[in-house]
Amino acid sequence: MSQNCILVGAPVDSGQSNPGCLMGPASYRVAGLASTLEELGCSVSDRGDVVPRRPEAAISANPAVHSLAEAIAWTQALSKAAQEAASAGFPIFLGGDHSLALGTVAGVAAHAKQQQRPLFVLWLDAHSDFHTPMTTRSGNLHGTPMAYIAGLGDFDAFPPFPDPVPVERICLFGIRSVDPDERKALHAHGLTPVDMRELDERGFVAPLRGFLEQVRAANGLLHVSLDVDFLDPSIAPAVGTTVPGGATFREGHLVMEMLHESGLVSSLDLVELNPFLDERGRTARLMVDLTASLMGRKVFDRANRSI
Ligand code: NNH
Ligand code: MN
Ligand code: MN
Ligand code: MN
Repeated sequence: MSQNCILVGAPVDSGQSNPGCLMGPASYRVAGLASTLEELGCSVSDRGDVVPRRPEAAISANPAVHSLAEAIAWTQALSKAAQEAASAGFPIFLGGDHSLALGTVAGVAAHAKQQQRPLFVLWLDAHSDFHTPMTTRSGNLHGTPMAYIAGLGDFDAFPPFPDPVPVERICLFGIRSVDPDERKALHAHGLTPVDMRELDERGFVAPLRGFLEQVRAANGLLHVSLDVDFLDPSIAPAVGTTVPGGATFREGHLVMEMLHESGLVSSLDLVELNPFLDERGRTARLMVDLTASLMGRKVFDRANRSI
């Protein structure tokens, strides 16, 4: 699978409170993302960074929420950029904090609708990101995109999500931090995360394979949203919201290798990298290497592995 990769920079910093994610796209470029993908036989075009329009004033009904106007402006700009990129190739969105997925997934959902293919979402994260702007206590909108994608109401002045993704097509994977209101909402909507406890018991392969089989059976498109904090902080320190007990180096690569072998992934977010918190670029380089595994880098070619 040699792909036509389209890099789209999304230097979004307004969805959380720890400045630095805006340097993410530059950090991936410095870490050699484009040349790494080219070495794998992909063609790469870098569209540069998306520039949102000037935000119009918007105040949330929840006083805790900050940067609502910025988030809406990013959502509109990224949704448009994502839809265009998805119709031209395999988009890789270089974040930026996870609030960028409010826009990128809206764009790929619009693309999937146009293609008349069901969209599936794999959310690789320590967090479930299932708040609405009404339930968040931190006020950080990076904690909300999954609920937006699933079509939950109460999204302030955000444009309605184009074609909400039913919970049966969502897989929250690697989860180990869920706030009380998120837990309630997940229950109410019948969405059970594949949490770290389940991964401890069953390993990474069986639950992921089960989800991929569903995508394949439905001839779906698959969007993968990779939050740096999915990974254990010992290998990926450059994120503002580290949670102990994350995926190891090999577990991270295993997930990416299985995704490659499935041939099902159609778009990717790389989110939450905060280069200001990095140690000599190691987290950026790890994220580039994980992307390389997703795009087909492997130690040894062998037909018919397990997927
Ligand atoms: N649940 C917390 C909140 O909403 C933390 C979310 N932080 C993340 N999400 N990094 O991936 O504030
Ligand atoms: Mn997240
Ligand atoms: Mn997270
Ligand atoms: Mn949250």
